[in-house]
Amino acid sequence: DKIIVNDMLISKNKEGLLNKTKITEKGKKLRKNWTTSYVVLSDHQLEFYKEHKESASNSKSGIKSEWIDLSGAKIEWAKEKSSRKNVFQITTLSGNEFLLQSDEDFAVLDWFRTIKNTIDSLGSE
Ligand code: I3P
Repeated sequence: DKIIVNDMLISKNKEGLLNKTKITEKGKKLRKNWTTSYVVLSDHQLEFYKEHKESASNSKSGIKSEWIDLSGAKIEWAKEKSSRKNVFQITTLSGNEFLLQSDEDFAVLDWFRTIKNTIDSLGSE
């Protein structure tokens, strides 16, 4: 499945809802602000949309609030960083730290596995 983002045709490898909060920006700790985003995983990045499905499948009409560059990123479970269940962390090369979470156990496992595979495949490019 392909979508157009910033005039590039990219493959959309996975999409769905996740809760997200950024906890560190360029080494500086931030106050948590959990929000629910519609997330699209492509070959190189995770994109977060403020609105749901229609926006994500047509980026021209959607509001892309933020994205994570997965090249050189790190993913790990982060149980101790939140009172929520199923929390994992992505740390970018630039030093930003994000927590991602869902109450749906299987969905989180699948996100973790798929993002990890993407990061691993970027590392060996
Ligand atoms: C934070 C808020 C977060 C919570 C965080 C609190 O308080 O309740 O939901 O994180 O816990 O500090 P505030 O609204 O006053 O900013 P979790 O939901 O992930 O537990 P923390 O300080 O232990 O990270």
